Amino acid sequence: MTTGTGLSWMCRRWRGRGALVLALLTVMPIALASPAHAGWSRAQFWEHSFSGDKLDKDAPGSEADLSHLGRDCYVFWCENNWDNVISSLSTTGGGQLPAWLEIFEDPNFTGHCVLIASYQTLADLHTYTFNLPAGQNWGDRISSFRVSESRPASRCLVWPPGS
Ligand SMILES: [Ca+2]
Repeated sequence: MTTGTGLSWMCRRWRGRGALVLALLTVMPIALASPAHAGWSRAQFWEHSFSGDKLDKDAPGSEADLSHLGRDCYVFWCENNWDNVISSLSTTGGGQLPAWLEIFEDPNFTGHCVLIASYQTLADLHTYTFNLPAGQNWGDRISSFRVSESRPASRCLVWPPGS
């Protein structure tokens, strides 16, 4: 192979890469301009009243045992988990589509539960006693949940009542 042929081969190689880069530069702004998963229903959860650690879950989705879902995570470990710490939630979608949400006091979708309709914002679950024994509230109680795009078949009573 002569030097000329080698240079020509390299030029062809780089022209090929240039075309690839050009194609990426053309496609990327289109991809970035489309909000990711904009069409997905989303439920949102907070450690405190719309503050502290935040958890988003798109539909269809669920967490069967929040003690296995890490919170305050670093590279190799999580200092905490999401069990019995959720204090506020929203089914408005937070810029995405609204969702329906089932919350359960125990893991694996067991124990007392509530089906929360879409478009709801519950700022402080400590003030919600719905479908719980006297003296109990939903603050720091959720141990599992399911998120749905539309109203699911559910054994749970619905909030707000009559929804
Ligand atoms: Ca619990």
